[in-house]
Amino acid sequence: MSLINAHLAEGIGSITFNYDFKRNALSEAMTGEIAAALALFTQEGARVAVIRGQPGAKVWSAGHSVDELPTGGHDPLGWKDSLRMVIREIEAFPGPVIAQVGGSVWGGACELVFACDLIVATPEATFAATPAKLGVPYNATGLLTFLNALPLHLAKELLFTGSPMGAARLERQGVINHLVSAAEIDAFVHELAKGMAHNAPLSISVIKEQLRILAGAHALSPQDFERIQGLRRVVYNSADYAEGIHAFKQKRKPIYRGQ
Ligand code: KGA
Ligand code: KGA
Repeated sequence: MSLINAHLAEGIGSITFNYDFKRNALSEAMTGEIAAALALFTQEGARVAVIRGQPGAKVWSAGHSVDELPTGGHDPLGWKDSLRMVIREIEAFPGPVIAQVGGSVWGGACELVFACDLIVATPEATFAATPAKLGVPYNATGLLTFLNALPLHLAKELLFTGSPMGAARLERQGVINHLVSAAEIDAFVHELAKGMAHNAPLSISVIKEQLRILAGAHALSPQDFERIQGLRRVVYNSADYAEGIHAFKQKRKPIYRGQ
């Protein structure tokens, strides 16, 4: 069974999540299919990609597959982690990627949306960034995605509370490009995509890559990098991290002790 539906027409590639029984969790298999579809779209000369849920789905994506977050001293968000890989594929896609969002978005799926080039959401969509609910030490490039998409205090509110934030508030802050009703969002996104698909693709792809490089141009000394990794290691080696993952699997509330 396919976890996504991929479709390419008029230079617009669309990826529709089809993994509702696991609430479109971004498992290795799921992110692998998204990456393969983006690669196929690139090969076929697609100008724009759209990532979307099924119409009416209550959950857009439940985020990283918690089953695949490693315990036992391994970095949960290392270079080869599936979420990290799919974020890089979205950034590397040579045209605009539009996130078309309805329903709730959780954890790493918030980052996936924020990594897209444009965001169109229904007023009912919500975003909950949940590493602090699970005890996960989010990684530096992942935080940079938040930092480049949201004002600092809004990013902190999302990450520290882990509570759902409504799309209307994020639209007012310029995080979401457009709020469009569920009845009209398909047509709206199609028009938006079509407009960009008719523009010069080389101009767009090089501007996208320049913006990515400029937005990521933060000098980090080797010492600071090692400090960040050391701090994160303490978190993923902690009892709290193991508790967060176990509690999720046992469908209960975690009890955190700060160690
Ligand atoms: N990973 C793995 N399985 C998941 C999952 C996830 N993120 N989210 C849901 N599932 C599974 C769940 O275990 C259940 O499986 C099925 O999907 C339906 O979920 O049928 P099973 O085998 O028991 P559920 O909970 O019954 O559906 P629901 O009542 O409709 O509730 C939907 C939500 C989305 C509210 C609920 O599933 C939920 O809270 N999911 C976790 C959301 C979350 O905290 N995600 C963050 C993951 O971490 C993450 O992205 C990182 C790295 N982070 O935050 O740092
Ligand atoms: N460069 C050179 N000539 C220009 C020009 C431009 N950007 N814009 C207008 N003209 C000339 C036009 O050729 C015409 O000359 C006169 O000004 C009146 O224009 O009379 P001539 O010799 O034929 P026009 O089009 O008749 O006037 P209008 O009907 O009132 O329309 C106005 C606009 C602004 C809508 C129209 O002229 C237009 O679309 N101009 C181009 C706008 C544009 O795309 N600019 C971007 C330029 O590139 C740029 O800034 C960069 C580097 N970039 O985007 O990366």
